[in-house]
Amino acid sequence: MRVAVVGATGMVGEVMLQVLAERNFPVTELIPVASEKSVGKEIEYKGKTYKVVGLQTAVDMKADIALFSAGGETSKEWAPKFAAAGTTVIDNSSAWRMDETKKLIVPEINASELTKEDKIIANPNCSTIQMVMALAPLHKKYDIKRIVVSTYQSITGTGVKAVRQLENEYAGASGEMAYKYQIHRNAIPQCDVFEENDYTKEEMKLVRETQKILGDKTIAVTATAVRIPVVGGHSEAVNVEFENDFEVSEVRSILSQTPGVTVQDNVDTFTFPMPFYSQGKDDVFVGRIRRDGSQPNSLNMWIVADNLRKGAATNTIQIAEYLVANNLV
Ligand code: 11C
Repeated sequence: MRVAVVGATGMVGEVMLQVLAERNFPVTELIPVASEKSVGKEIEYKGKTYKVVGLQTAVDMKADIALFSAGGETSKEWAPKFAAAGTTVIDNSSAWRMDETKKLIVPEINASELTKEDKIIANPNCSTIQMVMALAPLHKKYDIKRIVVSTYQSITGTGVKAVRQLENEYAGASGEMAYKYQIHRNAIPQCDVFEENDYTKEEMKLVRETQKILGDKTIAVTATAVRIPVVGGHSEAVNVEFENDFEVSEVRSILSQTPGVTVQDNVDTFTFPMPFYSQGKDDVFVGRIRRDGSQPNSLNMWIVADNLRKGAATNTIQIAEYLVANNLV
């Protein structure tokens, strides 16, 4: 495959290159792509050096697949140009996720929706991916009625500017701010911009994307998304109400058998997922699985994943792997 990585010099782009190499994705030619200011820069991939090219040059090179992580505006403008040149785009921004003509894919859940005609495929938001990974197998069995989720999100979700802000604050130095407020020793109940309903865009992604991926608009979802000073790994406290009752032991067993999910759940040994230990891993980790005794058929759990891996780069590359394995590209 001739693979373009759009946004190759960004945080997610760098992880994409790592994951492509680790998983031995069949790359016959790598085309690193970035904005004009990075054109000509050199990047390393599997011991070889490649020069970053600009977007129009990359379109003209007609790659088989383009993995996009360059922000919504770039995706809106450039993904259609790549698609028109015959390149299949897998886009990590929010630009196409809720477009009814585009598929929103978590391979373990709904990759079978993909066809050769899908030329722009959307990768969900990181906090949605880790939540639906744990919820999809439970939805199949018990039928989800309502989800209440609170997130504890890593600053790497904002990007390198936020990492610098935390480092500066930690060192007592001043510098450019990614957030309106100090993040060091703080928790900011705002991820992404506010929408008209006073929820943030990140919170509404959890609502809309979950319904789309699980293929059920009747699932009620409400979310509070919070930024915390963790450098890598999003965590979520999730309360789920099902139509049907469950046994907690069966929930654990279903999740233990779900590909891509690792259960870490033993209070006797203080075993539960934590973002620090999720870093660099591709799985979604689930623990603190317990019945919510305050209402029928309800469950609490704690879901953690590396937001740059399964939440972004890994999921994108798994979509590409599915396309290759099924001759869809
Ligand atoms: C965050 N979830 O942690 C965001 C980052 O819609 O792809 C990714 C934003 C997106 O702030």
